[in-house]
Amino acid sequence: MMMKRWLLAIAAMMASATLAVANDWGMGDANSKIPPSSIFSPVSTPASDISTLAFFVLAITGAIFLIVGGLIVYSIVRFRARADDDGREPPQVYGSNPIEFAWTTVPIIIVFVLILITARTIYTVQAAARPPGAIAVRVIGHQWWWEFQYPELGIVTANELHVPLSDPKNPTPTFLVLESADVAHSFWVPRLAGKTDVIPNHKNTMWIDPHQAGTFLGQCAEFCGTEHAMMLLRVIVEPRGDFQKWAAAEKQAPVQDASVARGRALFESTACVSCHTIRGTQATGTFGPDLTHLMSRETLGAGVAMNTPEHLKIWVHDPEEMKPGALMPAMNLEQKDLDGLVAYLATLK
Ligand code: HEC
Ligand SMILES: [Cu+2]
Repeated sequence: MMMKRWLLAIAAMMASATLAVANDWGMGDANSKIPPSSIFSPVSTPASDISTLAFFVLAITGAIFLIVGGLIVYSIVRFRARADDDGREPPQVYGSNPIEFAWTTVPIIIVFVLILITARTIYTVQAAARPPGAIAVRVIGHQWWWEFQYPELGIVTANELHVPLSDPKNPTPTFLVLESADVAHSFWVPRLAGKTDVIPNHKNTMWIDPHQAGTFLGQCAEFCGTEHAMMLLRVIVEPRGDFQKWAAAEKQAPVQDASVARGRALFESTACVSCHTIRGTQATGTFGPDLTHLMSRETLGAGVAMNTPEHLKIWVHDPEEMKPGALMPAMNLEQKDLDGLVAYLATLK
């Protein structure tokens, strides 16, 4: 009886978990078209250097494991207690110079090789010079979204980092300076580079030079509060020409569409302006993402939802529905105002 109640409770939990997953606001579909963000398929120098080093260390330590483990198994089997043992201690070997010498020097040599190759990898990853043509990005971690500023290009965006494809013969890497607006975060795009901590009042740096165009998924890798698991990011790697086209479009002031003037007036007279920036309007807040070119982004809320007008409506009405704990309050607008406001947001190409 008791057992049956437990089983029913577990079945109910599983059913509700499936329902929760079923409404992923289109993200499952979209992300399933992107190859998994696996550390085993690096496409950028820092990631492939780290991967090569990791496999080298694994090969050496794996060989040591097999030799030591094999000897232990051999000894256990070969020298096990037998019925016809005479009970005497086997011969003991003390102070054999050749043996002492071997088991001191061999491990020292192995550790020394590991130190050298590790130091070399750390050096090539950290001390890389910035070639002309490199892109500079300032990354700011916020609870729970990413701000990306391109100081040299005059662009500010969020959650989706655009970088040019880097040809190994004529590299155009992207150099990132990482800072935090609040607590510790960690910037991680497994196929492009190792994790880098994002620390308040401290600047860390890293760089990437992706050799393959496409979208690469990443995430915050340091617990940073309620919505840490929903602090996702994507890096969009494009051929140089496409990157420049994107950058030029982001630099433009947003188009002024007269048909949505009411929505715009509403935006400018609501608390939205104290947290969001839309260039060319009253809105200059910096607590939330820059919305100047909101519709140029694929996702909303750091990867919780595909960026569609329907999802925008749900988000602006109450972000809790998509991202419980998000630091944007429910604006509880009337349906008519919400429609007007979202119609305006949808013009921010
Ligand atoms: C108290 C500050 C605050 C106010 C007021 C506010 N927002 Fe936000 N907004 C945020 C924060 C913070 C985020 C990021 C949330 C996250 O992803 O965790 C956000 C995210 C958004 C996003 C998603 C952006 C993206 O690229 O993911 C939209 C759209 C948005 N807000 C629109 C609005 C509108 C419209 C209003 C006014 C009706 C408004 N916000 C009022 C703080 C605010
Ligand atoms: Cu975080």
